[in-house]
Amino acid sequence: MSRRRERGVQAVAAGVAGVAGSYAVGGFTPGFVPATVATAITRHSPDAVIRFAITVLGDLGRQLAVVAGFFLAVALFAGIAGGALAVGHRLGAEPLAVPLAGGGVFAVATALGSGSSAALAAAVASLLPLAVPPLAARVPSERVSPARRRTLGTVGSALATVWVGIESGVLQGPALPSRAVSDPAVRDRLDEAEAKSLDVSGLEPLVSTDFYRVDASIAAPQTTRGEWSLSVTGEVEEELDLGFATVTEMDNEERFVTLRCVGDGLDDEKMDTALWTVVPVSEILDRAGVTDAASHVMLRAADDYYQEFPVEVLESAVLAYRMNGRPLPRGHGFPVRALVPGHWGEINVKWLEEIEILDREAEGYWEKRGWHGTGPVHTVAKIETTSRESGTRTVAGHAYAGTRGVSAVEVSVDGGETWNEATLSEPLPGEDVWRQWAFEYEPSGSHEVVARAREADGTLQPQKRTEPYPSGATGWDSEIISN
Ligand SMILES: Nc1nc2c(c(=O)[nH]1)N[C@H]1C(S)=C(S)[C@@H](COP(=O)(O)O)O[C@H]1N2
Ligand SMILES: [Mo]
Repeated sequence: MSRRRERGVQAVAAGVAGVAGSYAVGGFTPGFVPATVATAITRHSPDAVIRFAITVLGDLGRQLAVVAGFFLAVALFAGIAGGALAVGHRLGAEPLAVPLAGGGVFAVATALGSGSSAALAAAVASLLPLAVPPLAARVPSERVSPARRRTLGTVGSALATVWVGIESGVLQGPALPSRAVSDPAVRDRLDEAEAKSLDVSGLEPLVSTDFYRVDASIAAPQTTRGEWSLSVTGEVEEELDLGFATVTEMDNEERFVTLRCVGDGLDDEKMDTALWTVVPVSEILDRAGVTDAASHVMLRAADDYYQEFPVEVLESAVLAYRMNGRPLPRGHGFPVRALVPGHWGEINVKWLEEIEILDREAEGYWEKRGWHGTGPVHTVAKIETTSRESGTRTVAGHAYAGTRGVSAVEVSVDGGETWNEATLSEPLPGEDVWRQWAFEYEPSGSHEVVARAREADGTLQPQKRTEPYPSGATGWDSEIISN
């Protein structure tokens, strides 16, 4: 192999090793360089691309962003290492490449926002494929030529870093103490939800088994309960900074709450329900003393996400720190998130760190990107399953109307000519929770099923169809069934 080509291989090996090094420190966290790069891509992409990624690609969009982030990060580090090798070669001082590459990788990883320990691990790992080969060449050996030993040194050090990175990253990964649910109050509530769930094959129960996620960043922030605190700032008599223990020792309550993303289309799955352990925000506001000038609030999070809405709405909000009896999962906002009854998912800020009371209106993260998702949710009845058993067909789904509540779901099996009342699941306690619906009938030939919900006061869900962007999907869900 020519020396020039060898330097190319070393550079790529350094790129791979650097990325693996950043993984070794904490696994899939915001420090992992591909995640940092992917988040940077996400933040700087045109709104239309992000909208497509969220509404059409969903989880796949995040995975693609991470893959893109991986290749970009490897290319970036390889470029730095290649440059360092070329400089060392040009100056006739080859060992100079090692500190140059290490320093360059550290600087770039830090600039991307990786945090010093992940950046340092990336730097140390990336310089190994540069430092090891010359040493390997010096090892006395009769059988293996020095050139071959250099190559082995390059490839071997990269593979070793990847191996250590994966082992250590997985070990330190975002695992949380997942205690069994022992709290009897939680157990009772979960049992109640199970008992009230309709027995329809393929229909998700009242407490979601797979809760959707929508994130502005690619990797969830890593905060410990000890490090975490919630500050209350802005238009208050007294600014506060509350630790985890202070927040969670307030009067808590188990609450069923449904969340729905404003980007959720009628056929998407960005609407789910969990049992949350919550404490009231109003108590914190009382302690801080909101001034007369207060009109809005900005919630800010550890992932630099922020959302704004009227301060009155905050009075009814709660802070959640357990989900279905377990500590809040990382992806859903560990250690504490906000839940705002009846409002679109986006203002239910995860990884909450600051409540800033404002004296004027401002724009939230998604509103800056063209969405209008800070208000109450639209009413929806989704057709989720259409199963057939011998002569009969059962169509079923979930209906949700925020705090307006669902009192009925009506189903048409003739494209909206005639309507029938669906069976509803018994209501769960809580003012902001969905219900299931199911309707069984004997189909004859191809037909169109349509579903629509009625709110607690009898109001019929509007028929007009609109896309999720910008203000949330509306309209009656329908599906053509061929027999
Ligand atoms: N800090 C933070 N909070 C956030 C988000 C986010 O990206 N960062 N996404 C919001 C959006 S758009 C929705 S729909 C809900 C989704 O909550 P989930 O991921 O727990 O389902 O969280 C909201 N809270
Ligand atoms: Mo959302």
